[in-house]
Amino acid sequence: MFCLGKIKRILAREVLDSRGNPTVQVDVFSDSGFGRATAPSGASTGRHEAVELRDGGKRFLGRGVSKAVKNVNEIIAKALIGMEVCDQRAIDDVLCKLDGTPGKSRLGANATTAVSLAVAHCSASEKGVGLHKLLGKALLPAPMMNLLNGGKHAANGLAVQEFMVFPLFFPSFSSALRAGAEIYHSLASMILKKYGKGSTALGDEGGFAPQCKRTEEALALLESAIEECGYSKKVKLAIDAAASSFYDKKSRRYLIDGQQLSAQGLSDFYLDLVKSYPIASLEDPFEEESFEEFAFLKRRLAGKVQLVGDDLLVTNPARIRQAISKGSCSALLLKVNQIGTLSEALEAARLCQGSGMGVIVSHRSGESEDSSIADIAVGIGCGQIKAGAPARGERTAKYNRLLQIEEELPDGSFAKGSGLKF
Ligand code: 2PG
Ligand code: MG
Repeated sequence: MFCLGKIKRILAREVLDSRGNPTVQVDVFSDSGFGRATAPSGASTGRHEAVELRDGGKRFLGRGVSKAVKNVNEIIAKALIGMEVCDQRAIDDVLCKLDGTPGKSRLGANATTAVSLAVAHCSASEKGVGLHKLLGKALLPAPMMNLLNGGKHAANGLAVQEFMVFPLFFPSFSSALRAGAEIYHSLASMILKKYGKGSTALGDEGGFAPQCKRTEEALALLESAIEECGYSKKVKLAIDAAASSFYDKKSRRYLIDGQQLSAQGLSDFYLDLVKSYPIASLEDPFEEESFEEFAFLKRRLAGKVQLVGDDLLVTNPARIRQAISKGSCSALLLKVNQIGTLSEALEAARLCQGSGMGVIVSHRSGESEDSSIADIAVGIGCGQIKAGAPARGERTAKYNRLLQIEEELPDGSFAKGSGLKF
């Protein structure tokens, strides 16, 4: 695909995300293209993630992004105008050099992420195709859909952050999505019946956040909803424990389900869950520095459950290399804003895919109508996406984009379980 279009104009603005917090949106105009992207934002952020630049002070209770916006409009725009919009690598290199810090703390990873993704969309528009077409592969991912929220994403007693249904064994993406939506509604009725009025309030990612107290209670609810819809053989479960959020540094214990567990005790806890429930994927089972504990659990799971690193790996090639050498993870949770540019995120994905690890492209808990992750998941052919519940606009934007892409691809383009790595 030929493209010589040059960047003509870059315009950033402060918009609101799904939690009502400000975030950076960027428009990129080239000779004959246009691209727009909005930076997402995490709540359970890893310590080693690239840094979101926030203003501090009184405006938006300190969460304003006017400095990051100014950095795009004044510093980044000046450096990128005149560059070839399709040369993503060169543009992302300029962003890294202009920033000059390892964590993008000078310009803000929210600024660089939005620019980098808007450039990618602009380049796709120059070529008259969707972003997924620029990335080489064409595989529709199996969706991990977060139906029960806990941890930092909800105001209930659940330590584990995400309880997801994972519709794998369907002929197409749209049939998998339909199953997820049906289960979501069955679950709503069950929660209402069991916990009463007011119990179907939603957490940050559109899943329900009832006052369940124990991990097993949540898993049993999901299992019944799947069963009621008749999908027991086709839909598995996935968990993101986000264990840093229930780790007590002082005692080095994990506070979960009224217990204080050592890493060894928590390993046993997960092994019991895996025996009792159809869990196919487990993310961040230990706090974010636990390379050895991850490796220990991975061996004990003996190739049966995918072990995913999010806060542990933060989409960072150096940390991924460490995990590969220690055998810590079987898959990476890929979030562009954890590293700050699309090229670096793609490099992280290549590194994993080249060493037999899986990749799951992921949303953040703070999102917008931006659906870039749908295109990225299809285009890198990783076969898995995590995008929240099949409800609320900022979550359905991703699923609905995948439905559009499905129309462009031949039958049989759905990954089913092929993306899973153990
Ligand atoms: C996670 C993400 C997305 P956050 O932990 O995987 O679900 O949450 O964006 O809050 O880091
Ligand atoms: Mg996570």
